[in-house]
Amino acid sequence: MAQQPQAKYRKDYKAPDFTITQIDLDFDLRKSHTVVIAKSQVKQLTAGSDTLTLDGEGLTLRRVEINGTEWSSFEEGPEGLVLTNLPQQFTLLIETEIDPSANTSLEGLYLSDGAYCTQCEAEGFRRITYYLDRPDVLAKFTTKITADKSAFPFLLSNGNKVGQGEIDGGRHWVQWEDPFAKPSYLFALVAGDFDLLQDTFTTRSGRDVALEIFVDKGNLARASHAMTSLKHSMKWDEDRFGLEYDLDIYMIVAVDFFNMGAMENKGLNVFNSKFVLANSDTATDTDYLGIESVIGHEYFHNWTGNRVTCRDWFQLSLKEGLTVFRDQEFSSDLGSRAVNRINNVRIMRGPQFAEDCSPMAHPIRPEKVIEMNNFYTLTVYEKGSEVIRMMHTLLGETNFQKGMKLYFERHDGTAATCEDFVKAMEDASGTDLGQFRLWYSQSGTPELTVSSAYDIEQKTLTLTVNQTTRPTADQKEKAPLLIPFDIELYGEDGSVIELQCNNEKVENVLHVNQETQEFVFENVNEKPVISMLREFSAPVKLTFEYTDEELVFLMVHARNEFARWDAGQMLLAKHIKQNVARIQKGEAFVLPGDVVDAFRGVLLDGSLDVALIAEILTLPSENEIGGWFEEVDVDAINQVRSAIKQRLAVDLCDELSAVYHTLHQGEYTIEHEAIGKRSLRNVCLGYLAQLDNGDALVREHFNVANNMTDTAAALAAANHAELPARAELMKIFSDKWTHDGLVMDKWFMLQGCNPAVGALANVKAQMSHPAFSLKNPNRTRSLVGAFCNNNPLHFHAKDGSGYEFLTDILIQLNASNPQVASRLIDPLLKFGRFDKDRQALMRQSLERLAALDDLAKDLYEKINKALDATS
Ligand code: B3K
Ligand code: ZN
Repeated sequence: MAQQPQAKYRKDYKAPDFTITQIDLDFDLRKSHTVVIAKSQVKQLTAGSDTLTLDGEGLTLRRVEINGTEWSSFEEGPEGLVLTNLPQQFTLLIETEIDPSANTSLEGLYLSDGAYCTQCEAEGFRRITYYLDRPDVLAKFTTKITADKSAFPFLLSNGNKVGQGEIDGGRHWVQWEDPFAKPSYLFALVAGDFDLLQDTFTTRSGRDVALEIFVDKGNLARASHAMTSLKHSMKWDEDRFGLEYDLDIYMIVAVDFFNMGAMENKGLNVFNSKFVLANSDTATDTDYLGIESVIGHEYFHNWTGNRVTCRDWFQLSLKEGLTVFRDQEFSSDLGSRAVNRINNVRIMRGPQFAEDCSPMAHPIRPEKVIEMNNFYTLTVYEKGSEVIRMMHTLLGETNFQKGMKLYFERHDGTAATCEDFVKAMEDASGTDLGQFRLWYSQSGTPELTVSSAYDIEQKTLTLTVNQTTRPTADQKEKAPLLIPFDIELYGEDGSVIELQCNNEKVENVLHVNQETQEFVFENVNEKPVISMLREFSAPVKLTFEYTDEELVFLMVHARNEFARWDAGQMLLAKHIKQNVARIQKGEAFVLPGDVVDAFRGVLLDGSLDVALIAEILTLPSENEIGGWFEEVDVDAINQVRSAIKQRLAVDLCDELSAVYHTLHQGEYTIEHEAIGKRSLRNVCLGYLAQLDNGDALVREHFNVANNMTDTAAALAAANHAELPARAELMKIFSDKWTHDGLVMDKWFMLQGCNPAVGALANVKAQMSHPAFSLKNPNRTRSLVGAFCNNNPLHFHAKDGSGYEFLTDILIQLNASNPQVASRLIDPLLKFGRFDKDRQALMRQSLERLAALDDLAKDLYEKINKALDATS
């Protein structure tokens, strides 16, 4: 390392000394290089300042002019371009040269399968030209693009097309103008040859908006679900939030090489093709729902992110937490609210809680950052959304919407902070959110320990609630938070017991705001069963000593679907924990018949939504289970989880088989009811696959499948149950789909989480599969990511072979694509949670990486935190 990367702190925020109000960009795209001319209108903001540092990385500077005259008062340094002796206001022209074809980091301007595209968030614009690459500098952009016409017939940028023409040598140009001032991270350029799907949307005020989706040639038929999702998003944002689209055109381009899911560039979203392309042969139901949610997410950013943006990157959750909340509500309004909530809660309880106790722990508004790309985390996004959801719970929909309205009135067209958002919510609703603000600055997962006492004489129920947050890697001291704690009481017959205090009815949502608190409820005429943390009303861990009977009761009687699922999860958790302890002591596995019967009841309950039954029958992942223990015992966890699955399969065999056969559907549709039926049927298949005739059943399922959901379910069942059919079916699939990377991702993922002996050797072998490439982030995540994250038994092999494999790959990716490397390293950072031998091996891997000469900032930040945390 020539120079150690430096951290930035939230507390050091300083407004810039100069701003840029207008930028006219001119791109000349040539085979060997690209020339970028940027002409900016610069204005002094701080009287007396005459020095301006522009961010820039990997640029070749050709010329600098100020007010039309060559300027020599500048220096190029590691931080960028330092201009000195500046006037108060001036036109700055900068000409740079870049080489998109050599850009493998997929940040800035790069080539994806021969098409030019950009990714500028967070700090990628500085790889295009020298600029004030920070979100609080808002400028109006015009963009002129010139390129070869036959290779690049489409030349796209933000806003409206205002001119085009042809020039000599078979080249053409197009000029774009974006009427909305924006930060540089929302800039986009695309040049390529695509198939184009067109449609229109008429806004509620009667404006027609042109909708255009650009996909790789030959993929037009796979773009219609994305288009439908876009129109649903536009309508939903009008109906629920009163927000209308503001340009005359909305473009989406799907590319195969993309580091994340998608990017909300103003008027020109760039998407990972995974979140655009779908038809019933190539995409699963989960893919369809993922497309709807990501299309929605990027569209909703137009107001929450673009019209009001972030003042600095520490405020990222201002746009991301809020936009995730909005996309979750969108999916819930369009589909099953309970199933959506369950899936979001699984992410919180699994990987987000794990992040909270990792060396990367941070509050939803981080205090210290070395590489911003490392903070696009589950904490900022998912926990950020939970924090918005808690405000929604505390304020109610009406006041929350008043808060949104006030937020836009105050901050439209500006760069705002999380504090601005909370203040708007507070002012609009008249609610004091003083203590609530702590959710923005305190990291870690709060733990609520509840105990109850019923007084039969007094007819009172007393709940004692204790909250603690353990110290995290980034922050030792913790204070009590305001936790909305939603409860309900049930009588023996399942009737709801009203919550009363001082002879008055009280709300279900209790305000837990001290370390220890007592809540006394009166007129409770019988000992109740208590449903707690309903709807996961706060992102906390709950501990309460439920009996099996109480949990089984809640699985049947709780009024809300989420609570019924959650009771099932708690019942499983209780028996998983007990059995892990038994296995560790060398005792036999035990699962009481009543527990099995509770799941039988669910399977046969005709009043339950089939999609919900599928969720109730889905066991928590090995990773989520790992989070319940101080030290993760991968082998015991795997053993217990498999034993429970086997036991349910054997005992519920007849019921599973009956449901499996009843839910057979003829034609494929993506209606929610049809998705739910497939989902339950495929869950049944997963259980039945483990039984004697499992192999035949799975083969049959695969052979008659008329859609990818069923095909993939058959493969997954064969994979997890290690059936003889596995190899044959996997081969049929790969022979059919080798040409299609997106479809092959499903196959690579199954190779990654193959539980069979020799899984690692097999994963290594698949890296030479013709459809695999480490250059493509989707392929890498599917094979390598699945192995390291979802195959704990093999990744954590005692001989360290899994760690060594990941380390070798990280060394390659550190040089070619640091962002992807930095995502993949996460499982290695959590070494503190494993036994001493594994810890030592994981540590060795981190040390090997730390010693690299060219360690990128991305990995540097994470590795150093991990090594510091335990040294
Ligand atoms: N805002 C982008 C994420 C950018 C990530 C940069 N490393 C996508 C989204 O959250 O909508
Ligand atoms: Zn987002």
